[in-house]
Amino acid sequence: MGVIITVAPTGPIATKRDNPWLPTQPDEIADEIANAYAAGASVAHLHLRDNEDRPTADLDIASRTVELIRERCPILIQISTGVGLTVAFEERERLVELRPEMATLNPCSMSFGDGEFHNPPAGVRRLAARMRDLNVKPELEVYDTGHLDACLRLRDEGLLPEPLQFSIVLGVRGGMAATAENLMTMVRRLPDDAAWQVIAIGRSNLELTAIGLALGGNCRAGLEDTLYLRKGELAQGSTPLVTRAASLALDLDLEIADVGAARRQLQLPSQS
Ligand code: KMH
Ligand code: ZN
Repeated sequence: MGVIITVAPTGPIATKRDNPWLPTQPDEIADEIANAYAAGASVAHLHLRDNEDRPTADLDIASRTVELIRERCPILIQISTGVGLTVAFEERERLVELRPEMATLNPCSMSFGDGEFHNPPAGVRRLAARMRDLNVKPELEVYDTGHLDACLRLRDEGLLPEPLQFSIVLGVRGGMAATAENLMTMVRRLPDDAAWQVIAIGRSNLELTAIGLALGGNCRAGLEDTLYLRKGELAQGSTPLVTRAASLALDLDLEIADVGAARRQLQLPSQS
């Protein structure tokens, strides 16, 4: 089983002022993803921005971006339904109607930095059911221990396809701190057959990505999670971060999953 590398090029928060290599418009995002695919990524995690670079759930922008990516490479598409803190849940959830192979599912509301991330229980249940009906595989974003329990309850209600796929998000202010101990606590509690990756926000991105790989997880790389390649050195886009993640995996004697292997590993349903 190879390591699945997800590229997360944009995210909901950073701006071009934070890092001028941040892609925000459909063609910029598609170009970055094609480069990341060539460097070893098999999944693309997408956030969209409007023409003023604000987070958006606009379906036209999303479908244009997906189209441009599909013209360039066969990478698996995972649309974020997190979108951004300023966008209403009811708008965010409509993105799954585009039927990407995957989409994120954030199971709980929480403080998120200085803002609030709204994921009301009834909405989360409705979105999970819709994803199940459309064969869109959820990637479960867990920022705290109780979020894992919320996901397991959704599974018990028959709303989530197995094997479950988790992102263990560490380092968001409002969620778990980015420590190896917190990562271990979460990994120990996952179902045995779950697929998982660490999303380590900010400064500890490199070390926690490495620990996650050593523990048998997949990994994510990109400017959504860290703007820097190393202290004081901005990453010139997400591809250098994907290249670094791929070489970490190879140094650990792990194989890199291509798109076909990732599809099989995640047991992505076929979409007609
Ligand atoms: N940047 C992540 C920590 C999602 O994509 O669904 C939060 C997020 C969630 O954007
Ligand atoms: Zn995201």
